[in-house]
Amino acid sequence: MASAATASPELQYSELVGIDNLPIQRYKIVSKKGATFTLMVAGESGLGKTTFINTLFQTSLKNHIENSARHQKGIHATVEIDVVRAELEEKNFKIRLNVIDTPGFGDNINNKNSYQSLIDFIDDQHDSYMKQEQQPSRNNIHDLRVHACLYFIRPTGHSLKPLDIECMKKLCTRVNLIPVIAKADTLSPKEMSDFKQRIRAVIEAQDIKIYSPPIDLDDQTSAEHAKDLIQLMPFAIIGSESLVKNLKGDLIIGRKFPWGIAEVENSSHCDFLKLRSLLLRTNMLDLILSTEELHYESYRAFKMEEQKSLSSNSDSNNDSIPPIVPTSNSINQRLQNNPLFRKDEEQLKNYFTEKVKTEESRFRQWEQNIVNERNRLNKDLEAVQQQIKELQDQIKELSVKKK
Ligand SMILES: Nc1nc2c(ncn2[C@@H]2O[C@H](COP(=O)(O)OP(=O)(O)OP(=O)(O)O)[C@@H](O)[C@H]2O)c(=O)[nH]1
Ligand SMILES: [Mg+2]
Repeated sequence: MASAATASPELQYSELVGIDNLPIQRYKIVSKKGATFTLMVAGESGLGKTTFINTLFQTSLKNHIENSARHQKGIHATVEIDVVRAELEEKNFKIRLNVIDTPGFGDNINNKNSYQSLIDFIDDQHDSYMKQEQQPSRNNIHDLRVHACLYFIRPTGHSLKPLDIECMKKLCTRVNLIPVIAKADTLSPKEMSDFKQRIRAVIEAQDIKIYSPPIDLDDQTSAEHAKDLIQLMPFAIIGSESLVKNLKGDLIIGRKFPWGIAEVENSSHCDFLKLRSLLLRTNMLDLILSTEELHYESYRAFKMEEQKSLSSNSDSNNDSIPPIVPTSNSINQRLQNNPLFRKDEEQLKNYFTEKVKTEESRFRQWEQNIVNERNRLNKDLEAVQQQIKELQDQIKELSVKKK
């Protein structure tokens, strides 16, 4: 730099720090460690959650899961929470990917709490991470905190159901919630855009916080991209586990109908490509960081607060004497001048006085009881002695008569 020769030594030094390299340094640190990304699918049964996972795997993780396991899945309803793991590596960047398939709900007459197991699962992962973090060794933390939850909405063309609203409200306080309209091939483009609009209105009216990609004002292209994604929400998706031939004779992922083919990877048919890129490319890091900084932090703060109030309650109920802190003279001095300590000392003295009083009265009562018992026994003894005396007299009388 031309001005560097005339600049002050401090300035020259500061120019060498290389602040502009920080993003690259961060990238290097992250890429060395790799990342763990956990995605959950949730929603009513039969909406294509398992099929979606397999669609995502077909396109992105094809070499990482067994085909047999993949084919079994779509046929059967999911009956329990199931974790599918895979490892992705691209340009030395490793991602450990966990996809959590969940059983659909909404089949029962009373569906209240039917989604509770999902909420518990998310909370349990935060809890488990928090406990592992508090251990002395934190090298092998098993992290299954959910970074994004895709919530599947039935393509009714009307609006959100009360069960969807209830469930989404619970989920959005714990996880990055991304609503998706399932089976987008069953709605016409007009029906789809009206449906999206109605869902967005309900989400806003019900104050459901859905994930919103951050808009980077310094980067025009990424800001435009983020705005596009926000406008597309809720994403319309098509899932398919099979390849079909299109009009050109190419094999593509899609669903074949008498009226034509619904293509999964065609942006004029559905938003699958945009959603996949949000999850696995453009917004993965943001989903991970916002989970850490927002959802995990608020869970942690809530738990800490809960523990604090529990321990302060048990302290106030505790009948045992508070521990006396061993102190050196200087500490003693400091503590004695401390109003807090004086208050504690006062409390301790009162506690002792009360305790001594109670013990004394207990002793007095005990003493009285002993005296009463002694008197009773003495009386009994007197009565027995009297009886003996009378019997001896009778014996004497009888022996005199006998003579
Ligand atoms: N038309 C259409 N059908 C789909 C789509 N995705 C999945 N299906 C079909 O919907 C049915 C249910 O799919 P699943 O993936 O098992 O649904 P699920 O949500 O996992 O169901 P549960 O595990 O019971 O909650 C299957 O017959 C799929 O082939 C889609 O995008 N469009
Ligand atoms: Mg399923």
